[in-house]
Amino acid sequence: MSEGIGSGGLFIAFEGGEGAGKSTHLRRLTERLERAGIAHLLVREPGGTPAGERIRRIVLDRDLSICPETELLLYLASRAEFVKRVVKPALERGELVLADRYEMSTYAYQGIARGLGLERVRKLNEFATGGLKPDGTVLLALDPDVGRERQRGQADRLESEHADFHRAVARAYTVLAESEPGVVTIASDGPTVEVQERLWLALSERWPDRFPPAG
Ligand code: Z5A
Repeated sequence: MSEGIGSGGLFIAFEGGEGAGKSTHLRRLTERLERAGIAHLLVREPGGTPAGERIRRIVLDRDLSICPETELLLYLASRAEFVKRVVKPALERGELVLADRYEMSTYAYQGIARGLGLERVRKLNEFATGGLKPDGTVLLALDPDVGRERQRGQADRLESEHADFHRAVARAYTVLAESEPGVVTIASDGPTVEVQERLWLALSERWPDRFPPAG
């Protein structure tokens, strides 16, 4: 747990299928944290470092056909950079780190939906992260067909996958939310403002010093 690292760092990962609202709600969360004067770092995966952003372009390139093993290793290569160069140093400085996706994405997409095997993926992920776990994970839960309808613009390689793949990802998240430690599930349907209130309430119940109840 990162709460053991340095002086009071806190690492929260945000997860969910395509269109679940992670980017929207993370943007609103950071605005709210800024208004409350609470320092934080918002990062995304794959990406978050110069090498990671290049890997992101490869792994999401809709014109590339890559095998599941390559896909897994690309996500983990991006994560190794991200953990070592961004997350660990920030936690050692005592910062609040909010990540748009982390290891649960790899378990859901590659381990389960792609069929690479959860235990194998866990071991490789542990190598990539040096065992760094988030202090908590927020799962934004939404019907995958609704999430896909929200999609705008040209679909990337993952978004272009068949609807059945995205349904398998959604089922995987449901299973993982039960088995992984520290997962809070937030229903992400309904008006954005209501989802944001549910999210803030859940965060402030767990970490009131970082997410003030009246914030
Ligand atoms: N991936 C993986 O396979 N393995 C891994 O280890 C990792 C990732 C780390 C990353 O793409 C892809 O890589 C991702 C998983 C895979 N692929 N998929 N599919 P990304 O980072 O570019 O994409 P994403 O994370 O899936 O982002 P997204 O599709 O944009 O989803 P989102 O961030 O959760 O949603 P959003 O952008 O906030 O909202 C989508 C739209 O819905 C937008 O127009 C909003 O205005 C709208 N929205 C949001 N909330 C609402 C509500 N409440 N009502 C109505 N409309 C709403």
